[in-house]
Amino acid sequence: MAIFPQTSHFVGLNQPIGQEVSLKGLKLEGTLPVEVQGAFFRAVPDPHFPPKFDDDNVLSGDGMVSRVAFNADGTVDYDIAYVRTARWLAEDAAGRARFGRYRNIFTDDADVQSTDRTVANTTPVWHAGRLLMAKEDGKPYRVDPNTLETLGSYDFDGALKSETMTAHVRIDAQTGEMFVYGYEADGVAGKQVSYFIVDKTGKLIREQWFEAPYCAMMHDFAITQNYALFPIYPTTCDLERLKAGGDHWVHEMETDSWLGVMPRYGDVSEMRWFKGPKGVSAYHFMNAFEDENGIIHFDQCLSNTNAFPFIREASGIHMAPWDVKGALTRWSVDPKGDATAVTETIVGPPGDFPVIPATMQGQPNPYGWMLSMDPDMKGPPLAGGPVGAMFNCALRLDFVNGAPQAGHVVDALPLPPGMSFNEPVHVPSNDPAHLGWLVTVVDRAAGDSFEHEVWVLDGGALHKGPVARAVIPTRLRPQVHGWWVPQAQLDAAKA
Ligand code: V55
Ligand code: FE
Repeated sequence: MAIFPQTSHFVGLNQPIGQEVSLKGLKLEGTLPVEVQGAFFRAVPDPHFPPKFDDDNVLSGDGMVSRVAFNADGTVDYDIAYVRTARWLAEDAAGRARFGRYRNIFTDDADVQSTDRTVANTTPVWHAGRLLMAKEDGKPYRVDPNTLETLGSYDFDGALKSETMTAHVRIDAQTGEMFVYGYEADGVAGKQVSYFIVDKTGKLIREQWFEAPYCAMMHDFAITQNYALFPIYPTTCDLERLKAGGDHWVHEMETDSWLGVMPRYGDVSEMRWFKGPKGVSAYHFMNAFEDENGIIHFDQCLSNTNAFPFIREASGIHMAPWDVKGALTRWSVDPKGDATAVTETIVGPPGDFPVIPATMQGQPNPYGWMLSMDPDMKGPPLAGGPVGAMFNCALRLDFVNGAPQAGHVVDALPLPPGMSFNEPVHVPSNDPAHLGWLVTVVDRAAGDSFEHEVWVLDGGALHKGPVARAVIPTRLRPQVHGWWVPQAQLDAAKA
């Protein structure tokens, strides 16, 4: 029987689990806030079979959709199931891996080369009563939020022309519209990017395409009240390299980054490209907004190179982990001004997985949260996830009251050695004076294995530790992204 490669992508916290479980009535300590009633959906990559090639990575893992259900009666349940993608079904039927290297179609078995190869493993997107498991290399899969059954590939009732959809949509809480894009919209290594808007009922109302400066890994984007922002960092794809069996992504330290800015309801012909620094990279953005002078501010978890070691290796970039430097970085541009480059300011600490309340999307956000590394930690961080190191500190940033020289950090919850945070979701409070709650899965090394709990933190008092915690009595692989869906929305979707 084939076994998993003994690399960082498949050992320790990253050890494949692949078990579908349904656990009712988790052991709960503390007091659940009344607002924490609903479903915390999580996307978890977990390979169904050992890979065809030993240099496979975490990002290729088959998507599992997981739910921590906070029920009306105060009980908490945990469920996880594979997304039955066309790829999962084709491999399940054969009892082995048939798709090859990460995002290289030319390394797939000949008989599956026309089969959809996305693994739907990045974000559980909730919009207009539908749950979509998204990954940026393909169309999403729709999943039943109650049974976690896969309902099939989703193309907005046949309306979507793009071959891909990002895992990072942006929803305007005021209008209920979902703003979306997809890169490689015209196929593998293509430069075409789709930009589309889905109205609050889930109807795709407009799709346009534009050409990017080069084919780049466009992992996330941003909106403001009036604009859509498309950042381009020089992690690039080349068709000939793929045909030769090579890597999808190579990071180019000497190539410019760009920020494309267009009116969000406008035409792609109105796109303006602002130049950024060479060689930088970011996966996730806290937010973007316009100030009173019409200047756009765009806050990114930016680093001086690609944060993923396997992409640096493929690029011949030999940097020690401690030389990879990052910070929450603001690019400011005047969409009506003459400048053709971004203005850069450091506004926060290194880290990733930024979170703001859904209502602040595209609006000024006086505060936000992110994960980081505790500088005073005694011992190395837990190994795991695609970067190889898990975050061990949750931070609150206050852009109004926090000191800029302290990265606006006003509150922190560092974890003891051997523990890590997965990306939190924000649950709003009924009390407008309260910042709401963060719900997050926490990992803990225990002997030669790991234990996991879901924690509820007070968003305004992280340092106090969890107000409620529930043990999840099974092994969990690291989550990528999550989504909070209030019970009322789940009930409305069911009706
Ligand atoms: C990321 C995750 C992906 C992916 C590309 O976190 C980028 C970044 C889980 O899949 O395919
Ligand atoms: Fe992401």
